[in-house]
Amino acid sequence: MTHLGVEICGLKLKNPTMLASGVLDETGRSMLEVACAGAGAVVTKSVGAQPRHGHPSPCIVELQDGLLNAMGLPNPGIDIYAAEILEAKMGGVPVIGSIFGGDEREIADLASKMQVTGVDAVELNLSCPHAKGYGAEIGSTPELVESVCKHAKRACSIPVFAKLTPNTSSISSLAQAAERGGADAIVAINTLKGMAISPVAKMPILGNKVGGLSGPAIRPVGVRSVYEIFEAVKIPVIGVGGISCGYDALEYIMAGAVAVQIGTGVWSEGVGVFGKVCREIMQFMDENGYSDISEMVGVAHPARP
Ligand code: RRO
Repeated sequence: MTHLGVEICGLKLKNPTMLASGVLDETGRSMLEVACAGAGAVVTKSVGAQPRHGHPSPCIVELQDGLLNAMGLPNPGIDIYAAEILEAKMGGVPVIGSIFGGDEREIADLASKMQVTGVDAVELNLSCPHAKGYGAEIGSTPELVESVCKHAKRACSIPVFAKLTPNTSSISSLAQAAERGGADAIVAINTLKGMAISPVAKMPILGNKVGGLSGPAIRPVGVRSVYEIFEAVKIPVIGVGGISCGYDALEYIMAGAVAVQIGTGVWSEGVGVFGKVCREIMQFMDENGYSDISEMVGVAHPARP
């Protein structure tokens, strides 16, 4: 019998797939739909202290091999988000609350408020590539990453995940800083900073000009990031970026991820992507003599002494 269940920082997932922050996760109803479709866990859209409209449109450019987005952290604010969590929890899978803030105090306050909503863990968005004062602007220096994680940990008693940016020369240094700050797990990666220009309009297409690239094109960057982080820290790593089939997920797992998140893959394949990825992983396990998913985590690395 193949076993797809995983445990991450005490959270029990029936399979290693999670809904990534940013797709189909603004409302409780859509997260419930994703849970019912087979995801092992769901992550909310990133929520801040105050309501935000986000960046001016156009906010999304569809590319051949992915998406470029500059949504700009649109959200209703933490104070009215609790109702969405309640509905999402009806799906019976762990719900992880993603938060963003401009400094340690704001992030600590959000972590505490997010815990009160009933989420099972908090994910710190230290990596949105196009939000002034937030995301990667907070998450690009190891000192600040360590300090933010420390404050978030002090403010809540549930696991804290740090979602890191690939727009850096050393993502493993950021991961080590998060680990020093007490983060319970690393999520890698967020989108890659990019731009698309319309030759007809002679200007950048996105309202914000700059956005984040996601989808199949970024998978090699995500896999390499997870591979490096796995060798640099002891805490679990969750892989995200360009996953839409079992083989994509297996790349991340063999690089060292204990679970994977799917975002743009939901946009391209629909909510059936979770079941499809799980079926394909199980088929691979059957064909290759694996009975437990944990046996494959990190096998692409040379054996550790
Ligand atoms: O809302 C966004 O524009 C956004 C976020 Br919070 C993020 O973390 N990553 C991204 O590509 N877009």
